[in-house]
Amino acid sequence: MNTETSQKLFEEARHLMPGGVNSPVRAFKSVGGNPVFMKSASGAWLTDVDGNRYLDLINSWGPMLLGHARPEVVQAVQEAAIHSFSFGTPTSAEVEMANLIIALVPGVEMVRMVNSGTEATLSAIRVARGFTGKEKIIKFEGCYHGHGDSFLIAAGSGAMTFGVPDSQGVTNAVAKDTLTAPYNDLETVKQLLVNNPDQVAAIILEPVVGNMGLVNPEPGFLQGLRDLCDEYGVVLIFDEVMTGFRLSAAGAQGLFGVRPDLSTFGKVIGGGLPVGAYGGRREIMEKVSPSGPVYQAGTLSGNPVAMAAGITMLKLIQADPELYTRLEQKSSSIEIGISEIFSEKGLPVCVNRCGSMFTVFFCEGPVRNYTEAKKADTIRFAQYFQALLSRGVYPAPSQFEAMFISDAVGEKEIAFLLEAVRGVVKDM
Ligand code: KE4
Repeated sequence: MNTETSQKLFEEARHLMPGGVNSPVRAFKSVGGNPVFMKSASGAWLTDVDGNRYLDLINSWGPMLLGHARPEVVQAVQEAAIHSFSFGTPTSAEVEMANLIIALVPGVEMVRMVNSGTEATLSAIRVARGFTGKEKIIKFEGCYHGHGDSFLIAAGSGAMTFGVPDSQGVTNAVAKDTLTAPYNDLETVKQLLVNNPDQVAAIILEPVVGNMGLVNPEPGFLQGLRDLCDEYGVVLIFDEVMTGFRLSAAGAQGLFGVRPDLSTFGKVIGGGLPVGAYGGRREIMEKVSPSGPVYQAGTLSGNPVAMAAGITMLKLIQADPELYTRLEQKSSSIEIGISEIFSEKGLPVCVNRCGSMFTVFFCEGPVRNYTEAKKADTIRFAQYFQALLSRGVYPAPSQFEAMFISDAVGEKEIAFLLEAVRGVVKDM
């Protein structure tokens, strides 16, 4: 595959931006080689600057649920853009967006738009601290909630990929207020609550984890956290930046029937434009400025062009009750196909999936938490990644990330993917 132009661009980029990228996981650090630069995408297919085409399995890390350049979304953005991109004033689009989120996610009674998942999560813990008057938070090893200081403790995603779960620059003063527990371990959470009486403001988690690779909640785990939060007066925050509107129209909370006090959103909610949101119980959200004493603000929050993309995405979701059934069927075919290929070869892998999110861990299963995920053979994963890339499939460039299937994937794409995996595994 000729990737000459990408190489030249990366050579230049490396002197201009840290690692040549604007987000670490794009740099291929854990899989070797240099990143390819994309020029365009349509439906399920990416085209790089050298004209190579790839079946897209990251979909911008989740946003492109309906495939790239979905005509209705493109048109909505074009129509909004001609009226200027941002006013810094209230607009009707923000009212429409808030109504859509509240209609789709029963646990959300009031919502605030921001510009990224990171802004959503750091705002959510601030309002949880303001609402409870308590300072500590509990997060789970391997969960990633964006790059806010409080979360870069035993974080997942890029932090886990580089084996530096604790980031430099995070002060001890901040770190001491973040307690961590293994995912799926209710007993440790209870111990933390008992050992820190009246000090824990919030428990925040990915209700289905994408950022240590895909890890599902064990039966009873989410409800167990709900019960502990009720018992100890702790705000339960579901970080649905990745799972929101992807696992169901009401995210993971809709799928598992457990209602958090606050939810955070991103990715799908902007359809690829910079949008985040946080929301939940009215009595908590009314603490947020200017109605309450918890300050949070943003110049471009709720800007009309991003809202046009997000509103169109959510309306397309709302109007298509079969969407998640189709995604489940396509993703299940892919999971079964990939598992069969590895099993025929006798290669030990653990394929974890929830809806249209999945990960192939290069280790024996089960993978239920950070410790078990870390057993995965990242060298073998890197070989698998590079071999797939050379066959025109673009998976996440890290063992500790999820793959995402878009609704633009059809029989042809599934056949192409399984053929590529078969070819790769044959040579392993
Ligand atoms: P952003 O600030 O990147 O919009 O969202 C942060 C975030 C928060 N919560 C969850 C559950 C997330 O998955 C994310 C971001 N996810 C990563 C993918 N692992 C984004 C990719 C990247 O960092 O470039």
